[in-house]
Amino acid sequence: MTRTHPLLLALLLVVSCNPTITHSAEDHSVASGMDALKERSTYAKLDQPAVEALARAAKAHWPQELSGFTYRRVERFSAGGVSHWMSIWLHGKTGLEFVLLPGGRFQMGSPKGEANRREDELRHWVTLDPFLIARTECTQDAWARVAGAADLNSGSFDGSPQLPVAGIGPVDVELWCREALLTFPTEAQWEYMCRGGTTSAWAMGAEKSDLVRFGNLGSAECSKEWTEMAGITEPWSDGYGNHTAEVGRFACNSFGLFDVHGNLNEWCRDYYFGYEVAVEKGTGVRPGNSGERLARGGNFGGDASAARSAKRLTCGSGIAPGGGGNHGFGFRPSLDLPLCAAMASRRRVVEIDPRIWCFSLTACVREPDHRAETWPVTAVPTRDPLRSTRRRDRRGLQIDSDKPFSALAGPLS
Ligand SMILES: [Ca+2]
Repeated sequence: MTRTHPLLLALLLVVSCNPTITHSAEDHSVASGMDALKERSTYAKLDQPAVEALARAAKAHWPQELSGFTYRRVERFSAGGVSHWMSIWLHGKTGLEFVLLPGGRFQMGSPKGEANRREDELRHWVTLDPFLIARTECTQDAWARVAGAADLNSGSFDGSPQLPVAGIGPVDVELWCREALLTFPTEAQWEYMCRGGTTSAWAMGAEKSDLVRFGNLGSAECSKEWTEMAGITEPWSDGYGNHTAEVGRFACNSFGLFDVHGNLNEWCRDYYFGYEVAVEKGTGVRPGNSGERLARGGNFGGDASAARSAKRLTCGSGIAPGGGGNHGFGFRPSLDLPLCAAMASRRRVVEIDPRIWCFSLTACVREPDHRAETWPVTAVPTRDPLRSTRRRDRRGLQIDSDKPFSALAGPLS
């Protein structure tokens, strides 16, 4: 009788005791749906039923993250020559509508030929996980639902469900988001959601005059002194002077997001760094504290060039709660949905080498800033360990973090 190698016996025992390694047809369809969220260009080819199915798959895979959201509908949006079917979700605590954005790889920064380009807009590739983001800037009503009657250093706050909350600093925003169980976008997430797949100066294209339909910027309704000070030589008429418009008043981008250009500058979660500081995959955060906060998108009194998709606005340091943001600053709530978190709940057997079986693929660590990108795997050589080209000391095998899914067997590979 042939004796079974002890290590193989151990492996078989683990496999037989692990009920999750057999995938049902339902698992397969859910995983396939999640797969479509990995890359925006792939996602953009989906039709309405596919995006509806994807919304169901997302709810199943992120039950905790999406517990505060109710799925509403799927709607198609087009701008700048790009179109997407987007799933729209109602966030119960704030009453704001969110969209579920696919992740993907995109070019952050502006091309060299773009008018009014600044040196700090150096173009580079960034890869993001999917995330949820509000369709509008945070409204006064949404702010009040979470923060109550807060001293906002703003005389115009009356809890309006139409007007955005302004006059807040990033520390206020952090505190509010913590209470709301939400966050706000990193600079990379902000530019990605603003562009909606475009590479032009603005989300609706490269023609400046088209911007009048898309945002509340410095316009003829502002005073002559103001437009001259802001450097606006040919002010158009957008219907709003030197103050905020109701959110959603202008046309949205290809992700269904309003006011990505103008109305209020929107605070970003991370600090201002030169683009030579690398982003972390997943959230695109540039880690660390440079002492310099930043905001994006331009505001009601600014020039169109200050509202370009790639334009970075630095805002100094020493910003404390209750201060640091003037009336031209607001924010847009969001929620990170790292794909690795969905994977972490599933144990499965993975074959990465003909001579090595791996199991216990469970350690995709989810930290608050999602820095963990390695996938610790216990490797068990089954046959001739000395011939293995992989690690033989059982201290673990680190899969290339650039391709976290390439090593996964089953539906996601
Ligand atoms: Ca804005």
